[in-house]
Amino acid sequence: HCNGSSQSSESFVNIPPIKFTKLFIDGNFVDSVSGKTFEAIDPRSGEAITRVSEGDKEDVDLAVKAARFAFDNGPWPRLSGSERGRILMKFADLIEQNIEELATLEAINAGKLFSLCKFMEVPGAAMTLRYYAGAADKIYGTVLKLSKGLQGYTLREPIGVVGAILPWNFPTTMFFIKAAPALAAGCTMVVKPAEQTPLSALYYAHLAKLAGIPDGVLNVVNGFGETAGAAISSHMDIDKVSFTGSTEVGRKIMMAAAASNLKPVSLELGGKSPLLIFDDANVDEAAKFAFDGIFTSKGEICVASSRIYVQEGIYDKIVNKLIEKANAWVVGDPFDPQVNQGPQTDKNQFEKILSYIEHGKREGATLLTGGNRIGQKGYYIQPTIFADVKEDMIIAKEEIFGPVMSLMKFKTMEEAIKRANDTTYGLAAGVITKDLNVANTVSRSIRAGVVWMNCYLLLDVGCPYGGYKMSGFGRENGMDSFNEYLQTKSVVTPIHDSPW
Ligand code: TXE
Repeated sequence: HCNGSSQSSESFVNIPPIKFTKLFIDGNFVDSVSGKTFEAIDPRSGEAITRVSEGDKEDVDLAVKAARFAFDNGPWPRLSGSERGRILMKFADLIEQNIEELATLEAINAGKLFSLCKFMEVPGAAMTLRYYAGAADKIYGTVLKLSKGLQGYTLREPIGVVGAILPWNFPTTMFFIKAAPALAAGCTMVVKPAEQTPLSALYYAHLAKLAGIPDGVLNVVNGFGETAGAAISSHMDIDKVSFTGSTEVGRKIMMAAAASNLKPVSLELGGKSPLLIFDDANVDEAAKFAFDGIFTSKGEICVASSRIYVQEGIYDKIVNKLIEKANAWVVGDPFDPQVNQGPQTDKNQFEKILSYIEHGKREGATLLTGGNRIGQKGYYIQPTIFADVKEDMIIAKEEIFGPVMSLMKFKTMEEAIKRANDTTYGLAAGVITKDLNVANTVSRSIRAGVVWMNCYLLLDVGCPYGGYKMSGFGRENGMDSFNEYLQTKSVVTPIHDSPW
């Protein structure tokens, strides 16, 4: 294998039979009301893996009814935090016992590297569950000493029925980044996975039931955005929507929430994140952060380092290193341990990325390497690097969400900060320098939800992240995210004839 070679058709593992393809409502796998199904696609070949039930408004209604009943009458929000925590810990154990199969599902349905799923994404789900399981018995309010003759306290209560609408780029991570804090808080849920990646969520629903999560607490309704997704965002009986996806759909969800029951929403949207490399950086390290920041997981990462700003003194060295890395980067079957990059998840996205690459060529950016699809089958794209990119080019402005890097040269820190901020997005940023003052100044000056200093892409369940500007609002991970699923009730009582 090498960059430019076609993907291997060899099979590296035995693909187990797909066990779960129906909707998961009120603790049971059921057909959709319409009986309709749709294809789950393997992006390695573009061929169908299986068909899954297609939920629509009627199915969302049934799922919400179950979740509503479980919230209003069921045990889940009424359990002690430690009892909920124990069940979530068991859920985490069951995930670990099924890692191979879960990682396989992600590799065949999302084209993700099997090894990354096995050693990072799926274990990360268990870690996320344990983090919030540990928080479930530490929910407390404050005591309020109010005006004379009044006292009060606050209760932290679960927000209610949560609708979660997921993207396809990290089906496992996105499921748990929302489900773990919501369930730990005592909420009940209706989850709609992305239509491109419907399989793993059903497996998680099955494990949730085995772990002892009561029926109706966690429902999974696969289906399309304009039908099942829209039914969630406009539902009168859903108390909160948590969404990750495109800015365009985020806007629609907020409008639907406003037009229905004014449910609060949190939105984690796209990005066009800058990484600033200064002259004093170590070339090998800086090139590695820049390269991995955009090419990890085929560039389908919301916080990807899609704009690389390099100071003029180190520019040529960084460029040479990046080209060297691209030449050694192996694109192919995600089960092959030699492979660095699998196929893009989805045909539409694959075509969108190729059309951005054509835009880049037409707009006059210099194509240093890559620029084409690989092979005739499956959604494989060469790691692509453009140099001499200008801020007004489409490839510098819009989120490509693929293995395409844009390189830009700068002279001064002030200039780099200004250009880095010249975007409607604000999800992430990075700065590579040995100068602490520069690192601190840059990190405070860039308007983004996370700034990596002398590293990139290091996400951790304990570290909240989310958007500034049109990258959305609300935070995921950390205790900030727990608070997204809790609300505060004040309880006030008079103290009669009190001198205090
Ligand atoms: O996203 P959509 P798409 C960005 C990335 C990508 C682009 C488009 O740039 O190229 O978005 O991807 C559901 N009401 N990100 O088209 O459509 C849909 O079914 C309610 C960045 O896949 O936003 C799916 O479950 N829901 C991002 C989810 O929204 C609707 C990750 C996301 O799909 C809906 C993914 C509607 N009207 C894409 N329409 C990130 N932040 O990481 C669609 N959906």
